[in-house]
Amino acid sequence: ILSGADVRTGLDSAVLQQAVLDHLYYSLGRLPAVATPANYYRALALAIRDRLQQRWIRTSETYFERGRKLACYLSAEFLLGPHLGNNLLNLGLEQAAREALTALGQDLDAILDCEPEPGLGNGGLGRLAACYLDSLATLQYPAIGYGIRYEFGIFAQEIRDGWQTERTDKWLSGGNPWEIAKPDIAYEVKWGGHTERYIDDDGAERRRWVPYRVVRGIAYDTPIQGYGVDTCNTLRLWSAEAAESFDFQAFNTGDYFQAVDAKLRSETITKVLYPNDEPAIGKRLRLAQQYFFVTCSLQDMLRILDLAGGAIEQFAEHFAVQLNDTHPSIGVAELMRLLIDERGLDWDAAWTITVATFGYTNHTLLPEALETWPLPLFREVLPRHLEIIYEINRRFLDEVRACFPDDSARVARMSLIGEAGEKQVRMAHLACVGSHAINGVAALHSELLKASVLSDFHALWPERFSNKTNGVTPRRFLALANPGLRALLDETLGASWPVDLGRLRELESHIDDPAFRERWRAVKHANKQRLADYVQAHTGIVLDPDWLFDIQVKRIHEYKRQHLNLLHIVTLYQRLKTYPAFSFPPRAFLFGGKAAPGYFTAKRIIKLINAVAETINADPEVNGRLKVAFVPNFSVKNAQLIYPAADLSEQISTAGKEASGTGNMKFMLNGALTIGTLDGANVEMRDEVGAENFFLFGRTADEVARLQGEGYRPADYLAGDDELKAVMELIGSGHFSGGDSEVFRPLVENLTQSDPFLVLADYAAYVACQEGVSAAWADQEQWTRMSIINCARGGKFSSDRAIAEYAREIWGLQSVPIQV
Ligand code: 26R
Repeated sequence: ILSGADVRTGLDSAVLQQAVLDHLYYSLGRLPAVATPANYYRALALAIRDRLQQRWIRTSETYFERGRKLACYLSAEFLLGPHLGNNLLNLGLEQAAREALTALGQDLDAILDCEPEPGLGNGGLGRLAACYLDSLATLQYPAIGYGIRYEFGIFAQEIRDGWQTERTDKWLSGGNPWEIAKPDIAYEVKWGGHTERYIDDDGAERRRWVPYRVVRGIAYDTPIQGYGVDTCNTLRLWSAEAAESFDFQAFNTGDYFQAVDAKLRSETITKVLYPNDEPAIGKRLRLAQQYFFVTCSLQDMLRILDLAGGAIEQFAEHFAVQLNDTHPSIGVAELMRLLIDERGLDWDAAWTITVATFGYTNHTLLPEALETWPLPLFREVLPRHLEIIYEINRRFLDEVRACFPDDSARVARMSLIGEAGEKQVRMAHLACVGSHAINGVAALHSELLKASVLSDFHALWPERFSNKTNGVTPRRFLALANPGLRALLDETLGASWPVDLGRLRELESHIDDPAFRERWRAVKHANKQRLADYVQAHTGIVLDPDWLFDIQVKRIHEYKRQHLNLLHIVTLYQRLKTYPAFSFPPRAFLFGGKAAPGYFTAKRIIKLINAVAETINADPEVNGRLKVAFVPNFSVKNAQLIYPAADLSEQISTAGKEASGTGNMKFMLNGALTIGTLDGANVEMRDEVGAENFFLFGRTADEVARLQGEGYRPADYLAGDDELKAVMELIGSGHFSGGDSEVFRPLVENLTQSDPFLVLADYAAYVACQEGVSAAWADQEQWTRMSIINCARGGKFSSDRAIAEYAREIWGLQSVPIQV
């Protein structure tokens, strides 16, 4: 029955069917008659991993033999999303897998749904890392992702009585068929203790680190298969284990329980992802996580270099290491330590290598998100690194003084050590000093970086700065998420658009074809029905796919202004209640996103969304034209249902606050129109699509800065706008909270008294702009043209374009085709 094809590698549906049965039996110990869909998921995943194996091994082997430069993407987060569907897509095996499962009496979509997603990230930064891995493999770049194998990823969100509650994310509880543990690839990670002077064999004076504790980091590898190529790169995640030698010591003294306790403490390092996108000030465990994965990764590079017989002096010719925000920036001091203390290089040689190796990407301007570590904590945990940082700082500040004589204020501003209040180590400064390239993630963001938080560094080293506008992978977020649109694109453009996204432009020649527009609308309608079914199943709320779907999904944060969206909804509600004849096209408003568990205001915004939803959805006077739904537990998995179903994408952050945004691009590629401010990548999206195809409103970053400089008073806006005043009063009155006038008081007071993100200042412009949206929606033919144009002009926002820029301008990376 196998017609000679190997059950591990054969690609047709008959062999795949046999492979699934084989894994059910031999890997899971199950017979088909008793196997659950989850069993079938696991068996199919193992069968697909087998089909990656040859490419995966061949890829590593080729990189090793060819000795070409390797890009190492260091990130504390990789928000991967489910693997199975993506690997089937990238291997071209969807049809074969569907047939194989059908023959086994199973439905592929139901099987795909069984995969728990690896949610090893918070939001944009982690998802960007995952898109970049996809593009690196697809463009055949030698690359490896390094990160942390968190046992619990981002918490699962549940909504109870309208409030967010958090459940731990036990993504590994059913096993993980994608990873391969490599217990032989393991490194020691030192911790705490002190440093001391000693004289080495050559009589030279040196320093060494005598740690208090040592743990081990074990490699777990996950294949990252490129689309339509044989390149299969590696994501290497580190998991902490107790170092054996230390256990034995305690055993020998007879203290068994102390030994077990030490083991448990070691293994907590990689237990859980910090669910904040704000600084968890002074969290020792977070510093431990960062140092842990960074030292394992750098030691791994040294091992690879040694295996290849490369000279240590050539390190920077072999590895380009990108710091995904400041989280891995301890790497600058760690590479110095490894080169000097462990490899015997002198300071200058080590420093030249270090700066040539690292690049630093900044992902936020919010001052409260710039990482610093209290000096006493840092010294206690990483005493040798503190010495090294002091020496880097001494030399660096000499350079500053040489360039800017008699400017002690500048020296204090730029120092790696902050002296305001308790002394701190400033990780962004360490990243800048130790990197030859520094970039922001959208044109506006990169300009603001140079003008604000990093202006002193820009004045010193302008040549280090550049922009790399973010991108998203069109494989997962278009081809996989939107099969209906994929089929239409394949038919209209041919099959190459997923790797040549500029070809979407050719869609424009079809916008005047009514039959094409009809098909475009039919795809969107089916996607809206699919999402409506999901929303009904998870919330009970029934949505009509003929309505305008107006969607805001992203982390809940004041700067992203979900509450501005709410003020618009309440405005429409109030108009309908006051003038029942008030007419506008019916709209469904959807929200999704997690709030950091300790972020009081964000959690209250979720409660308000749900309270407004409950009131509106239950009121027959308005629910024929307005519906509101909060989709619980926004994740990569449900994102793939959400983006393709949007008519309108809400990108309404206070200008100057959103570094880039990437959800904005996913919506655009799926044919949504954007209502947005001139913030982050919105600016470039609007440039591409044309002002006439983008709903722009609100103050610019300059105007925001000016208004805040002058002393912004939200009360002025309240006093000048009766409708806004009534909206705020309605929320404060308890109307949406069963008469409870306390629950939303903190939100109302925040907005009316301080309003740090200028919600009230942009309210009138936003509501007016939304009236323009409604007017445009009334002309469905014209709306469809705009929808097609948004997709057609989205090609720039492929992560392939972004990665090609990093490869050429920062990493000096050549692609290496793989032949199996
Ligand atoms: C300090 C630490 C606790 C921390 C701060 C901030 C941890 C995580 C963050 C989140 C940040 C850096 C983040 O996710 N930034 C987002 O990066 C995306 C990818 O570049 C951008 O699109 C998005 O605008 C930005 O908010």
